[in-house]
Amino acid sequence: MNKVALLFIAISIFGQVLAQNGLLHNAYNRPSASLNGNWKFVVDPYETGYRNHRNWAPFDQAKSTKNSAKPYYTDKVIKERWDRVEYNFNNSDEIKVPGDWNSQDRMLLYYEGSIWYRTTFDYDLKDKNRLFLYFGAANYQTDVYVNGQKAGQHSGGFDPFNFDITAFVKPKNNSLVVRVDNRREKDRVPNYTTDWWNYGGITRGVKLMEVPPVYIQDYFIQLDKNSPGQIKGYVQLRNATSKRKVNIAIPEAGINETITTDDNGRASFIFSAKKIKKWYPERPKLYNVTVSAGTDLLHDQIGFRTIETKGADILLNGKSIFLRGISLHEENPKSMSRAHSMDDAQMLMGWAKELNCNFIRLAHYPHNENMPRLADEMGLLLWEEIPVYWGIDYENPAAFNQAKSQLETLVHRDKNRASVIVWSVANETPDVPSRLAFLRQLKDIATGIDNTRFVSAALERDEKDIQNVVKIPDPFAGDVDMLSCNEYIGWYSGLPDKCDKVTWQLPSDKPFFVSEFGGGALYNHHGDSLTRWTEEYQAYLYREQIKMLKKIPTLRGMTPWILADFRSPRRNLPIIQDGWNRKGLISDNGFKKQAFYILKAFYDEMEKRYSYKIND
Ligand code: GCB
Repeated sequence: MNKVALLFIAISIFGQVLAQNGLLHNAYNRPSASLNGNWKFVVDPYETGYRNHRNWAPFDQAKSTKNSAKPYYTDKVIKERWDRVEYNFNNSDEIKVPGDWNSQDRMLLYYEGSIWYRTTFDYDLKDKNRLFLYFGAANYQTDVYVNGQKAGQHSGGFDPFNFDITAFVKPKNNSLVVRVDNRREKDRVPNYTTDWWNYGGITRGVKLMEVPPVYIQDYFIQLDKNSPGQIKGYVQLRNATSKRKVNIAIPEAGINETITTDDNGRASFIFSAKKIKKWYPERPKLYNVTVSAGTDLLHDQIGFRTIETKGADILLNGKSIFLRGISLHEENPKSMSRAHSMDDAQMLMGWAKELNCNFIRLAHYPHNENMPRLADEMGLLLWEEIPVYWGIDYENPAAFNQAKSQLETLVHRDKNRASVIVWSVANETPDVPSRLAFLRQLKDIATGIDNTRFVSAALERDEKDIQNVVKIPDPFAGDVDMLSCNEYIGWYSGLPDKCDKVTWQLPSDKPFFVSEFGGGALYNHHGDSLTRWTEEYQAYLYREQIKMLKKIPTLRGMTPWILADFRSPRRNLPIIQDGWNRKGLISDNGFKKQAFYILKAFYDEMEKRYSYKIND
């Protein structure tokens, strides 16, 4: 075994330990106290927060990771009027949490660096209970201090995390100071280049969650993949040192089971699911589920369905489906900001429904939890992804660890959502030697937590198209359950008429899925169909793409790029782009371009062709 492989294994084992310490499952429904609102902030491009001005030593990132590192910016109390303290949260400006900083202050539009946040709170914690501080996400590295003491650090821009702050909290006037740093770094995931805005800050909600001394850490409640007449899963308690009783109830399905954990707080179960109505996009049936152990009680809404492939077919509850999809970014184009609220989710998913979609690709990173929750309710299937995007430092264990922890957290968070059917481990990652081991490890991590869904990745096609034959030469194609690729024929590769000239050579035993195609158009910009950036060009491209893709016998779905125009610092063509990627079917103001209706007509046709009766 080579050194890189050994290193990955060592990191994997370490990661398991971290995962066990980790996230409270179903934080979405846990009773909580919100800390959202206006927080004070200090912009800190020179990292003054980590060294007062007498210390001229260069900022040492590694030091800040140590719990003992005492930052300068931690709510110093000024005792005497001659005390010199060169910051003051009380007199600083305010910023909204949740919210990216870029859209809240024009000066911060392109800012990449650190910002220090401060809020205060009171909390009356019941004796022996524990208090967790939960962040839906903050981009990218977050250092958290409660009453001047380090509560923890998290890396990863789109995944939730929580810290146990029981030891630091007091009944009144707690100071919570949070540093967020959104620099692009080589060992981060993603690293230097992305085609989206690097929104910084505490982008999702923050809350406090009180739990009893022994509490429900995690559970998995899904149909048994091999025997769908049964529900199979586990409940994991934390701090249980002896056997405990756990109850799982799904009253509407007549399920009320009490099971006993082992000495490590784990209880596995299988029980009959005969009375369960399956979850379908057309009938997104969700059940109220309760999980309780001692005084800890959690409510959830869970749908039950199976998903599998058979040859080239994708079977949902045994029925062949076509994924009428669209890609989208976690961005509200109208407010030019990261999307985070349920209103944002409703707007984006409402547009997808108007397009007659039954599937959404949440590109290119884990989106906020409102998305899978709403998809469960609205009947939209989902592809979820981690930002292993373009260039990643594959040989660097720190980068692997980042990808791994983001994937683990995503799979843990959403493993009970009926809507989610694909874990995507990468997007357009050029085939360099160290990458294959990296991606295979990620696949194993996803299936190790949840083996009921597909693993895929948006691969690249062969750019050369020798004699107009298109192939997907990527060796990772052999590892994925659904063969997915991005292709820009008619935009980056030839003109739309090229679609008619190429032949696809694909394996016959896997569903084929086009994870991206598209082209840019400025809304209301008109011309003939060969004038780039017009709605007519984009519409022509969609017509030709659809004609080409329809001829591929194994095609089972697509998520064209992209639902709405989105912000990107790489898109600088004046008048047309001005900082926007214009491949949206909907403009930044919410207006539909011509291509929207072309895709919708195709989806209407596919809906009819793949219709089925629901009788289970
Ligand atoms: C891609 C990327 C996507 C870009 C898109 C484009 O292949 O996956 O993130 O935004 O192309 O517009 O070029």
